[in-house]
Amino acid sequence: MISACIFDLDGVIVDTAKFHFIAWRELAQKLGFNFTEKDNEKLKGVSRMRSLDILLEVGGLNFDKQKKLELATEKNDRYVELIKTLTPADILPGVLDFLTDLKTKNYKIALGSASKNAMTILQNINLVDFFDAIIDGTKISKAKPDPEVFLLGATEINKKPEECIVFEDAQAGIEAAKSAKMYAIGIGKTENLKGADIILNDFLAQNIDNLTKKLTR
Ligand code: B16
Ligand code: MG
Repeated sequence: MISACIFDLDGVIVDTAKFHFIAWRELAQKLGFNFTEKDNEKLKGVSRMRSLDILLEVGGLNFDKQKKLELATEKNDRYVELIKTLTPADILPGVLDFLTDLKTKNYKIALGSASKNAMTILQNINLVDFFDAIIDGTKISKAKPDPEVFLLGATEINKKPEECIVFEDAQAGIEAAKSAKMYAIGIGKTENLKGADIILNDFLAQNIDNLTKKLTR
């Protein structure tokens, strides 16, 4: 029986991709090349260091490990500045009602995000208290599409994989959920969510009873 939901953060609960984009684009400009919104799509759900590698590939550049760490830190400092502006008004449409519905019905709720800034973001949008477990980039060693982040989430809330639904906006996240043997609901465009059990535009007018019925019929 489905009794838990595990949420990705960026792109599912709040749109921080725009801030990642600003910070990465500024870094690219400093390094002397252009980084477009289309390029930024490739970074969704991907870890910070892998994101830097993809960005450097776009610019045709390569650096040693030390320099890469400096560049990633520089980008992150700028990103941290930008996410200071987040408030509860930035929670994506329908999310708060959906989480409230889950709480009322005693579902367990976990976060499964690649971001090392997840806690700061949840604090700024005032959602920390909704979560029974918070698994983020500081707790995992393997990035999505590895299932580690979601399996750890399920363990912390004492649920089996088949009792969990994962909500994800990135292809790597859908793959991670499926290889964890969980249900996967994609949020966004079909082309970026291959293999999802259901795809939604957003959480508006959604409720857990209808979704579980669709997943288990
Ligand atoms: P940070 P998610 C991911 O979060 C983002 O989608 C991805 O663009 C970012 O590179 C990654 O977190 C790491 O973020 O630099 O803050 O540690 O979608 O898994 O919630
Ligand atoms: Mg995401």
